[in-house]
Amino acid sequence: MSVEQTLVLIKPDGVARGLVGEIMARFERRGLRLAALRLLRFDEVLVARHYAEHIGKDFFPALKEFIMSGPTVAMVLEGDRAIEIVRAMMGATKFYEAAPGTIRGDYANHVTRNLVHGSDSPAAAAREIPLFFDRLID
Ligand code: IDP
Ligand code: MG
Repeated sequence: MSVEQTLVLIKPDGVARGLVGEIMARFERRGLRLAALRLLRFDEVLVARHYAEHIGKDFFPALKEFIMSGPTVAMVLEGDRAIEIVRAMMGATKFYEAAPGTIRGDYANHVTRNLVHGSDSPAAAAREIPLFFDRLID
């Protein structure tokens, strides 16, 4: 077994809608270990770093306005194949493609406001985690 870490965000819509406990409970029940946790608000520098790959795309201005609109919960989850498990539990990016039973498939109804972020590869996780946490509990 290879223990993997992934960065998970509950975006401002999830916090505003009171879905933090519901979303975290799903990951906990799946057996993912919580390795770090904080509440923060994105500023321009963090948006540019975290979403660097999306700068210049047509949806970036809307994404930036949304992600800065309120507090976000950031966490590091750990476990065997944690990156793939979280992505599967999140559901497809677009709410209308997200399968029922996934977080987005059960709660999202907007392309930008889609509740959660999860690193999409080991390289992305390694890049993203230090943007939010300078040390993890071990
Ligand atoms: P992901 O969050 O499923 O990894 P990405 O393609 O990395 O999806 O996009 C990052 C975020 O940007 C999405 O979660 C969503 O909030 C927003 N986004 C992505 N594609 C679109 C789009 O076509 N229109 C509006 N917002 C989008
Ligand atoms: Mg992504």
